[in-house]
Amino acid sequence: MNIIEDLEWRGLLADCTDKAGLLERLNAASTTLYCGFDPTADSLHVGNLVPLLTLRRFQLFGHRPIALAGGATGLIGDPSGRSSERQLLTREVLNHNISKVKEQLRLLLDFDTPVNPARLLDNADWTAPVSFLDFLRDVGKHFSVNVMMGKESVRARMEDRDTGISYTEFSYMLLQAFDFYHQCQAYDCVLQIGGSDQWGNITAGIDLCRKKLGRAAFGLTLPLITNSDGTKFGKSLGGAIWLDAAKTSPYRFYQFWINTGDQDVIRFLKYFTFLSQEEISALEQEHNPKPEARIAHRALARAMTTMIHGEAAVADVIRASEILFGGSLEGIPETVFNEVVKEAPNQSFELARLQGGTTSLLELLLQAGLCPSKGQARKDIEGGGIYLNNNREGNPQRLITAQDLLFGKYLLLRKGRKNYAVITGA
Ligand code: 485
Repeated sequence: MNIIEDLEWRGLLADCTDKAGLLERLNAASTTLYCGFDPTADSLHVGNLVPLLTLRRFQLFGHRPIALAGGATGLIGDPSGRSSERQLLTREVLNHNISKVKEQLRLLLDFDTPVNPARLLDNADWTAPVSFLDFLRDVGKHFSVNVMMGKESVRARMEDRDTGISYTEFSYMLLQAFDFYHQCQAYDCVLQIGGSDQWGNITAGIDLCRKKLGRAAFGLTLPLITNSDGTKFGKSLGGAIWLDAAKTSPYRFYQFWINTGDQDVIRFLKYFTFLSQEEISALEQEHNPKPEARIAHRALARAMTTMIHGEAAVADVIRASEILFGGSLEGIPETVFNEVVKEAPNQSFELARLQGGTTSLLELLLQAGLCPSKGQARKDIEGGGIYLNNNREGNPQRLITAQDLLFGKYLLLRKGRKNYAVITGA
């Protein structure tokens, strides 16, 4: 199987400017390709993963990927797929974002393999030195405004006369085209990949390579990832799912993948993981008759969390989710318990009163909001529905002592199967 067949099998090939020509080129020689990422936030999110992983797939087939960070284009803002003008980011914010994004781009590609190492470039390096006059003369002259107005990103905004498009965003495609031209010349890069919204920008670059260098370059787009229930992919209630552990905890990250729709999980295994056709087919055989066993979901969540946060984080996350499903707290490391703390409603309580053996469980159940009144709390305890640190507690007179405190300060309270609360001594 070649890379194009692999992408097709995974459902990752939306469009290609010249599939036969590209295939011929890929078969003939190790080919340099690139994908650009604008640092609009201080982290990539799961939506950016498909193109980044596709670069890696090309690398695994012997080609040479370039991950391009948009230090220049990020200052402008791509109008593609957007119905309104972007707010310009300050240079300060951008500098911060770009250093974070570069770290993440380094994570998934192999920069050390001797044969076809990946490269990380920043388009500010070749764009910033060019003067406005030179750019208009050397690049602008090759573009027809008439053609530019026909591109989807511009057309959509021209039709909406109220919003319109600024000259700045209108010019964006020239910058991206200039990148392709520059990399074609400097690195023999002849293929650009991106999401389907990038088609207009990619083809603008192909035209520029032909006009200025007389070279045939290629474009390949990846599909927009959708959830089959019509909701937007990559979002959860708390917003976007980021790759940065400080923005989306590994626990949340794992939960995001575990909660993939039954209809989507096999498709996502193909899009996002490096599992082979055989492995995915085997998972599909198990999944189809019994989706509720969540075998494919677990394989997806495990593969993705390992890929982004590493093996150790996965073990912690699985342990933390077991705790939130009633599992034992025995011997858990504090790092794991911290994940639990983040997921449950949290109340602080005077530490000395928790240590002193005078505070009752009843009072804390009220304080934590798990029970509406002491009377109800007493009934709940007597009925066997209350757990202290995941151990059932049947005594309504139960007092809290220092021995109950986890890591010297926490109590995990639970009512019924799923209602958790953490009390933190402070
Ligand atoms: O030379 C280039 C300079 C910048 C870019 C590409 C080539 C970035 C591109 N214009 C863009 O805006 N990409 C989006 C981004 O950075 O968030 C998304 C695309 C998506 C996919 C992803 O980047 O919307 O389809 O290509 C990698």
